[in-house]
Amino acid sequence: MQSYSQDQTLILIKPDALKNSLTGYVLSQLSEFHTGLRFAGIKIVHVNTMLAEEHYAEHKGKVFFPSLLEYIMGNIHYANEPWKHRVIAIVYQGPDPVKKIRGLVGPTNPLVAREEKPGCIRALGTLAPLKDEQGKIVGERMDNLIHASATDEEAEREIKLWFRPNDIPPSMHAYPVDTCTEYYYFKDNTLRTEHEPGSTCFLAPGNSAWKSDLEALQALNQGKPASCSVETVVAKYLVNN
Ligand code: 3AN
Repeated sequence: MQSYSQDQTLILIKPDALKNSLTGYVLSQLSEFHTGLRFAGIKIVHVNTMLAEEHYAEHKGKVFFPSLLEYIMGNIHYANEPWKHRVIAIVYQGPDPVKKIRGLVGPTNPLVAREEKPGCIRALGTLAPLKDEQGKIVGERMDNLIHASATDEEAEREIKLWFRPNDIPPSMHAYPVDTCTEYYYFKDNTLRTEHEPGSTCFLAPGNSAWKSDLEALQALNQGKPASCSVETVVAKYLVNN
């Protein structure tokens, strides 16, 4: 049998790309013909606050953080059309995917992208001023069309944040998967192992889950330090619900 690279990266086609009908353009730029990479997973996600906050956790506290959440949740580009609040999330697989896709995507700031790398995807993005309550400009929002993982570690964290193992064909799994043996519920921002009125069961015995998620849930349940928060695990089970 031929061997192949299981390395992966996460791509998000963001609401400004959808609004400007750039989805086809972006996908053709990223096609197997151009990149040597192939789809391992793809889904339409209605991004909720929990997923948005988890995805952009490293930017919490920065002046542009609230607008970043509004942007990825679709509230800015589809202000009066909540049914259009979506992101296209893609797992791409193949040799050296992070570097290849970041190269096509280009610099974070669309103005810099146009200056330094005309032709890259983000060169088609735009900037919007961010104002405080008095109307004073305090920063800018970067509508840069697409997200792509910046490192292999970020790719693993982000793929596990956005995708369940069952969203990806088993032969294309890049990270260990295990079978859940417990019931796990979520209510009032806390993890529970017993059903209570108003709680949501997000994992049950027999379900496939990322092994690292199951280890984190076990640790959290025992009050021990875990590799991630319950929100990091649960967000992907609550979107589109
Ligand atoms: P990248 O998306 O290129 O990996 P990150 O991870 O540093 O860049 O930032 C995530 C997102 O946060 C960016 N895509 C951009 O929309 C926004 N962002 C980053 N830095 C700034 C900034 N200085 N001002 C406004 N928005 C920013």
